Amino acid sequence: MKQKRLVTIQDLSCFGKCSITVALPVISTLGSETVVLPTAVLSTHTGEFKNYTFHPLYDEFKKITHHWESLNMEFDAIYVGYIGNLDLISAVSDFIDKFAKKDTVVFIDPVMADNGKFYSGLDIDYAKALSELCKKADIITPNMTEAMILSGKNPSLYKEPCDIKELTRLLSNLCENVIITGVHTPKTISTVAYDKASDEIFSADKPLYDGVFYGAGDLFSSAFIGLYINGKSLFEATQISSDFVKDCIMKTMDERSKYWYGLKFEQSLPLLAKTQEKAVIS
Ligand code: PXL
Repeated sequence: MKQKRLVTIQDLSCFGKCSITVALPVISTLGSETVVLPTAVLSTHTGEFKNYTFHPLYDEFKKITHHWESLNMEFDAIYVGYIGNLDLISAVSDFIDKFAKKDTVVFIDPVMADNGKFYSGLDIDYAKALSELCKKADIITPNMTEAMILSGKNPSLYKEPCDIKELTRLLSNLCENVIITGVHTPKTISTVAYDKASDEIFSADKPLYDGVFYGAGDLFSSAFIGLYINGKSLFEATQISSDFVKDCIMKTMDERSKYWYGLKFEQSLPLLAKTQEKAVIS
């Protein structure tokens, strides 16, 4: 199988099982080369941890971009996650302009909020800049809170019943392919994918688990893009990634008090690898 090369642009939260520390193992498991471009270094992620450190890497980001330009580096996909501040959003936007070629898949997870609220340190100005960035993507994957923010709705209503196809259609004004994670019904939680070209919608439904699962969105996105660039369709990759995240959550449950900050995804990687087996043998 021809190997794909992807660059992931997001923070390095040293402890906390999210962003780069999730993207690297998951995408590598799916057989692609994973290049990293960190936006910031944090001691932990920003959810529930107190007194975390945050060091933006704007200057370094620009220097790395220049060096890679001189090397004529090429990527099959650019996967953007948590960025961290407005200057860095503009640096990521420039990066996409320079490195997104005709066949490069630009995949943006507009990480900024969950459970009805912005993450610590982020606000509506950040959301507006991120919304502009999403226009450069081929696929975006907001969670339900982020989908509400991006469509100008009140994010605290993220669990209320809504016309999900209408919401995906609205977001497809930003980007043709939209996947919304964390869509609630009273008993289920779904991941809904929308393909504007066919106006078709697909929903992967799971039982609703109680609680907040940090890093679940990053695990979904990493698995999704790893599968998609290796030939799975939008809807197939959505289904498999959703199954993978469910498996991670189930495996975490027996040690939930220890792993409150992130999922025990490591033990679900063999399951994910199996989904590639056919492709690897052929
Ligand atoms: O998992 C999303 C995420 C990524 N990066 C940082 C975060 C979070 C969520 O809290 O704080 C730094």
